[in-house]
Amino acid sequence: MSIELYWGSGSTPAWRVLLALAAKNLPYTSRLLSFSQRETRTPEFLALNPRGKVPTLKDGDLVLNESLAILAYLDRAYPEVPLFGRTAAETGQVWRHVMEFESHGDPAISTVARPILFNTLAENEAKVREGLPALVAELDTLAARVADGPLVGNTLSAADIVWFCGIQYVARAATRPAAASLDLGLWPFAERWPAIVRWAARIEALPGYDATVPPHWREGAVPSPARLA
Ligand SMILES: N[C@@H](CCC(=O)N[C@@H](CS)C(=O)NCC(=O)O)C(=O)O
Repeated sequence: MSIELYWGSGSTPAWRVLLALAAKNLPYTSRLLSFSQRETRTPEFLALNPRGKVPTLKDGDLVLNESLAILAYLDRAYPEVPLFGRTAAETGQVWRHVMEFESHGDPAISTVARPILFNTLAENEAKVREGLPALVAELDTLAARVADGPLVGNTLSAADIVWFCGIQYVARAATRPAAASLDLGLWPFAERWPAIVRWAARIEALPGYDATVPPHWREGAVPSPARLA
């Protein structure tokens, strides 16, 4: 079968899928859509995904959206380099970490990072400051969990991929001049969360990693925790 991936630059859900394809070394046809050109709203794309969202994956007759569903599909269809564990216990643990990200990590990250990245800091500064302790707690927890390697077992899994994309989002926000002026204490990552930096470097070492980095994030300094240590 031949895989086609519709994705957008800066979409962390799409980045999850790009990383999974890299981890599994699966060839695919890249369909990069421009958000600013509203290419997720064309009749052709809406026919594939009526919600107009990326990532959307085509594999033969199958059309699938929702990043976690796509990761689960890829793991079942292309089981080499398993991303959801090698045992029942590991599968449970991978999903536990993925869902902890969805339930706790993502809200904590979004509260702080979105106003910085979407230039709505002026009206949201109080919320950002209020949300900071929850984000720091999530980062502290992640650092403790990855101190000895990947989140589950000895190899990278969907849990690492999902958390990594969230961390990159925070890292990008933390390097913005607006964030610097708030003095949120998130940077440099390497001083406060060296274990996260070491763990992130392992994902960044994946063959094909560079091609997964959101294109508009590559300009200038890529806000990688590892590289900006
Ligand atoms: N829960 C979805 C989220 C997908 C999503 O919200 N994608 C955004 C980019 S991060 C999108 O395609 N937005 C384009 C639009 O709404 O036009 C997933 O995990 O795939």
